Amino acid sequence: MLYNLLVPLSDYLSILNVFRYITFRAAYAAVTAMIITIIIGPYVIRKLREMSFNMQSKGYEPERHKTKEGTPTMGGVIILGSAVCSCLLWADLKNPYIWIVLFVFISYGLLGFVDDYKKTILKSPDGISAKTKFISQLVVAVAATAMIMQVDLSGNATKLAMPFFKHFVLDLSYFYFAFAIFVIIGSSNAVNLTDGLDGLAIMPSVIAFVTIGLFVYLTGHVKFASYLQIIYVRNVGELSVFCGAMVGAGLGFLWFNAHPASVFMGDVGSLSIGGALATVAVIAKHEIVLAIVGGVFVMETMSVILQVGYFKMTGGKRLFRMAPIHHHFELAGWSETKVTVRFWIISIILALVALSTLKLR
Ligand code: 57M
Repeated sequence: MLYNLLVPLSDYLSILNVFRYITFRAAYAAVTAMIITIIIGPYVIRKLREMSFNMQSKGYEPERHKTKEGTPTMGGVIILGSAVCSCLLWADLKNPYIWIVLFVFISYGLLGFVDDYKKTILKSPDGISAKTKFISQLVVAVAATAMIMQVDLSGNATKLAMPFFKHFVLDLSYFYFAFAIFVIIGSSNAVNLTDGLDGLAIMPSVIAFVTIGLFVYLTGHVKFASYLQIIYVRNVGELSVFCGAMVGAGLGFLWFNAHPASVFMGDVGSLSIGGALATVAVIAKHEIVLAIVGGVFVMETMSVILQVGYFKMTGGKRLFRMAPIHHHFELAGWSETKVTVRFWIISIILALVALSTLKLR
């Protein structure tokens, strides 16, 4: 909004030219979102506690988790509120990509909200049925992918860039539509599965948004894109402002979600963060980079698939002590913070590997 209001005035007051710079606006979007989060955090957490949006133990988690009973959930509303406000303040509101990402972010947030509401207030332990949840996710992902195809008329929209290869780009044609939907829904659910220990989902999300935000900036810059030989996507750079807002909101949330957590993000946070992250990656043509930088989310999801598959194949044997894999390490005796911090370390290493793909071609 500030961009749309102030840049036209820069002819009269040259200092306002600073609002033209995406890097400036992305940095301040992060600062703004973080400040909003820190300010509203204690109030929202108190309200969630009063309204008893509390986590009830399901009774079959690692013993340690019983102590977490009563911790308010749905803290994702803090992330959603602060990131959306900050993005609306700092981004160019005429950029269609900003609206597509906000559409997925808010829609998945609403879906998660209803799920959390059913689990906590209505005391229906399983929340929304898996089928309804999947269909809702599908409808949003289909709409978002259709909008992306409408906006990106460069001829690159159906292409899949291969990191580490200079000239190898796979044109998936019609299959790209299904692929993009798979990435958006998969990422949303993967972040949700990861969100089982204090700080475990939010920090890898922040790391992913920093990395993807940088990729997005380079992708939307004609000269950098051509120098690095990555696909150039016109106007996509603006999404770094959204990524900046997510980084600030995520770090602000971590302030309260750090062990021992005062609040959990709930599905309202996990589904929306995962969906938005993937939508940014799809628009910027960095889907495989997302799989690298979001390797922790991929690993958590794979552990569940393998555990369930192995269980069925062997008629009841388990590959891990418990899936998703963070529970396996907890049951192996690692402390909660040890598991979390080690997963953060893996995320940072994976972000560096993702960044290296810019040069290793
Ligand atoms: C939600 N929810 C957390 C909190 C958070 C198919 C199967 C693998 C599905 C999976 C599942 O239900 N996953 C999705 C996981 C829960 O956290 C809430 O949920 C929100 C995220 N959606 O924001 O509101 C608990 O996690 C802990 N927590 C923290 N700190 C945080 O910052 O400590 C969360 C956030 C919270 C709190 O204790 O109550 C969760 O873990 O339930 N199911 C599972 O993950 C189950 N795994 C399982 O059954 N494995 C089987 C098979 C099916 C693969 C096996 O290994 O044999 C686990 N669920 C629970 N306990 N509750 C098993 C252990």
